[in-house]
Parts: sequence; structure tokens; C-alpha cells
Amino acid sequence: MHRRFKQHFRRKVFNLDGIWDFVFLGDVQPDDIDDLVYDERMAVPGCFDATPAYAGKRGLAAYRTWVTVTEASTYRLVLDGVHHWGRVYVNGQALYDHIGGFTQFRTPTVYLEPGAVEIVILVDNRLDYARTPLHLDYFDWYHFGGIARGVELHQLGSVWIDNVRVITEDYARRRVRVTIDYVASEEPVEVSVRVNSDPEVILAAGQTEVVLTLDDTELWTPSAPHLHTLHVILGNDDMQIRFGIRQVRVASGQILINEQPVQLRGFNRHESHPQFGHALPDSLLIADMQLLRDMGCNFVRGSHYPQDNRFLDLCDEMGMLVWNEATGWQQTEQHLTDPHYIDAQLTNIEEMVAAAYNHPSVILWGILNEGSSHIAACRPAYEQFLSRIRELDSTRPVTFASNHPFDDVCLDLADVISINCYPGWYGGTIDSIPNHLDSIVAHIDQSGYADRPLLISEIGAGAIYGWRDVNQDRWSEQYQARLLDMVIRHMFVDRDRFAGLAIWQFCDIRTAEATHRALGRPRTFNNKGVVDEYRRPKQAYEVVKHWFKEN
Ligand code: ADA
Repeated sequence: MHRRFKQHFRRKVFNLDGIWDFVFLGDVQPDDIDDLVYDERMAVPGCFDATPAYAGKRGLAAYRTWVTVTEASTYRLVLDGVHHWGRVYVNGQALYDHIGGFTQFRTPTVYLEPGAVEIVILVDNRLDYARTPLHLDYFDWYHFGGIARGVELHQLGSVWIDNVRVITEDYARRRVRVTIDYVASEEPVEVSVRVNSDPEVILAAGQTEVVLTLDDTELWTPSAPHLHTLHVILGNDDMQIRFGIRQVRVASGQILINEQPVQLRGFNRHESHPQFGHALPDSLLIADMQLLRDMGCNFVRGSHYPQDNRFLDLCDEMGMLVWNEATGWQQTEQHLTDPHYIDAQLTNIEEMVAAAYNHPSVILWGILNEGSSHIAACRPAYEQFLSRIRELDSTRPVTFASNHPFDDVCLDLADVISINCYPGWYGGTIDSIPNHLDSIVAHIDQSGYADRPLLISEIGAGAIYGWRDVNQDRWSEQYQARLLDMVIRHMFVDRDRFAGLAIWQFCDIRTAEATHRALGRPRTFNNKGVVDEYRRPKQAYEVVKHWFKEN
């Protein structure tokens, strides 16, 4: 996994990023492929359908690269994001099928002799419920296809570390719990753990958990985001992770970080760009972070899928708070009662939590954007997903964005109540916004949730970059600027009930050409960004900056 810190000093890791051989196969089933002729080249990471030759194409594609290993050993591949179905072959042997983009997966181990190794990855970006139920054609974003995040080959040997997790048990006492998952063919093995440059702690053979008290160690806070490294050594293998000591909890309608209330001010952010698809280069991650900070944001909702770990690393370093969300968009009763969908979603949740567990910036886990949380038959799915997250991580509050503020039947399951609404855009005028927001607050509080933090997790207006019009109507930059001015003023100046706001949205994004939506999506883009898809600021940018930064 490509990170802002070195993860392995002992383990040999082959970074496979670069230009791979490529062939687009189109309407072919993965089980039907024959001899492949790689007549093209493609960047990894990259999205093939964001390149001119394959723009808009859906189908099966094959990527191939070669790597030379020098030692006979067991190995496995680590893939950070393949959109949105993938099958991995090593030397012609099919090792693993993976469903869903945006999450890391690791193949089973494979024994390799020294020499050249052929790695082939079949990638399918078709929208096919039977194979990839997490990515459907009606979603309001464009599902780019390809190997959008990094690929590595790890040499493992007979004893190796699978995962290292750190949670803060008691922030005031600087107490953290470290859990090490490892695989060892010969028991017992001894593990050593070192935090920063402190003396190492040796665990008894077979011990996989240790509680460390890190006296005088700095806490992680949004304004002083101190990070620490933890290096675990097991025989010839090792793994370094990075963590922060901080506590998140909710009480009396507030989100508290180390017992200090924090008001979340930020945006929904898609990982999308017309030229790179979901494979955002480092320079764009930096640009996004600069713009968010320039506007005075302290919060990003990762809409509507798990964010890239490179971005989360930056958030850790900059003190940017994150809602990390499992993949989803307006799932219906049909999906939420279908075991096929539920299984895929549970895996997505597990992969999201595993990949982002150690990030102090992640303060909220989210699921199922605008799912059918108003239908009683869907409640068991909400219960199942949220309780799975709580089993995996009991330290972070959980939430889901509801667009049913007045008839939701699942709100009691969330630690933080999050509402998506579009007053002044899909209905009403800008002047109707205060009453609409007040009626949501009144309903939520009267329904028994007055003590839960309340977020507006989406609100916004479309504006076409550069369209400044004397009438200042919908789609003009002025309309969007006036609408957001009203929203922020009302939420944070006139009222003090809201724990946070995620404006819809940070940047314009390409979306699917769904006919029912076509007229509401000029350019086939969702144009509600305060910057356009090339990150050029619209008028609303300065309005948000004024309120977030100067008030
Ligand atoms: C919904 C949805 C967003 C986006 C937005 C819009 O609230 O959650 O993904 O589609 O509407 O622009 O209408």
C-alpha cells in the first residue's frame, strides 16, 4: 500500500506501479478468455476509461506485467483498488476474484521460484448486479474502470505479519492497545514492538496483544495532529504503521475529540477527475487538500466510498477530520433484503475498516448513503452493517446519511444523525432554507434524538463554472454562492444545534448518463462543486471561505 511512511524495512516489497501491457476485450466473460494479445499499454495506477481511446467503454480488460524475484519463497499481491471487479493470476494461476472498487485486497499466498513472474489482472467495469452488486448504473457518479490504486508484490516467507492495529484505550493516560495478526508455520514466535524510538517491547511467544502506556506522548488533535510510528518485528518480517492518540465520543449533541467539542465544517469529496478517473495523482491530492484548508475546512465526508489511504495519510498529518463511508448509493428494499448484496456490502465494510483502522483522522464510519432507511424491511440490513462495524471497531461513532429526516425508521441505530437535504435546489427558494432546516431540527429533537450530534451531510446547489448571470438563477455561480451563504449563516450563526456540515460538494464530478437524471445533470456532470472538475473555484468558494475561516 502506498503510504506517507515506510511500512517495511525487512520485508521485500516489489512496487509494480508503472506502465503495464493492456488489452480491452469488451463484451467477453472472464471465464471465456483465450490467448491474449496485449496490443496496448496502460498506466497503473490509472483508469483505462479515462484515457481518450477507451473513454466511456465498459467491458473486460486484461493488464499484464512482469517482475523478477530472486528468492524461492511465498509471496502475495496487495492491490489497493481495482474497479470494480478483478481476477488476479500469477504465472497463469488464478489466485483471487475481488468484488468492488475503492478497497484494498490481498491475494492468497503463492510459492514462487526465482525468475521472471507474470502477473495478469482481469478488470471488469461493467455494471452487472450479479457480479458486482456494489456498483450500479443509477448511481450519481461515473464508475471509472481500471487498476486505480497501487499494486505491490510482497515476499513473505514462513512467518509473516498480516496486520497491525492500534486503538487508543485511554487518551488521558496515553494508553494504546496493539493487536498483531500474524501467520507462522512454526510456533512459537516472538514479536517485538517499538513505538517511535522508545526501547522495544518483547511479547511472549504466541502473544498477539499488548497494552502500552506511552508517558509524555503528544496527543493527536485537529489543530496539533501529532503522529507516532509503531514498528513490529517478527523474525525476518516487519510492519510499521502510524497512529495518533486520541479519543472520539459523542455526548449532549456534540462530537468530542479528547473531550473537546468540535464543529465539523467541510465538504463531501468524490475521488474523481475527468483525466484520471478515480486514480488521483499525488499532485491532485495535494491540490485538494490545499483548497480545503484554504477554505478553512476541518472535515471531509468521503462520498460515497472508502477514501484512498494516501489521502487519509494527508488528513492524519493535517488534522483533517474524516467520515469514511462504505460504498453505497440509494440502495432499495430489493438490495437491502438480498443476501447477495448484503454479503458484498459486509465485505466492503470489513475491507474499509481494515484499511483505515489506524488513521486518527477517521472519526466516523458511515454506510449506505441515502439507502431506504424509511422502510421497515430494510432495518435488519442497517442493524447488521452497523453492528458489524461496531464489532470491528468500538472506538468510533457510526452514522449513515438519511434523506428521510421525517420518516426514517433507523435513526436510533446511529450515534450521529446525518441528514441530506436540498432546500432551495430541488424545491423551494433560498429563503425557504432556514424554515426547512429548523423543521428538521425540531423533528429530530422531538423524536428523542436531542442528545445526538446532528449533521447536515449534504446540501448544495449546481453552478456551471463561469456562468455568471444578471438574473442570478439556478445554475449560475451567484445562485450557488447565495444558497451556501444562507445555509452556513443559518446553521452556524443563527443556530447552535448542528454539530457539522458537509456541503455537497467539493468538486464537480462526471456522472452516469441515466436518462431520468439527464436534464438535471448538464454536461453529464454533477455540477454542485464549489470548484469545478479541474479545481477552478466558483464564486461560492469565497463565501464558504469567509464563513469557515473568518467566523
Ligand atoms: C444525493 C446524493 C448525492 C448527489 C446529490 C445530488 O443527495 O447523496 O450523491 O446525487 O443527491 O446532487 O442530487
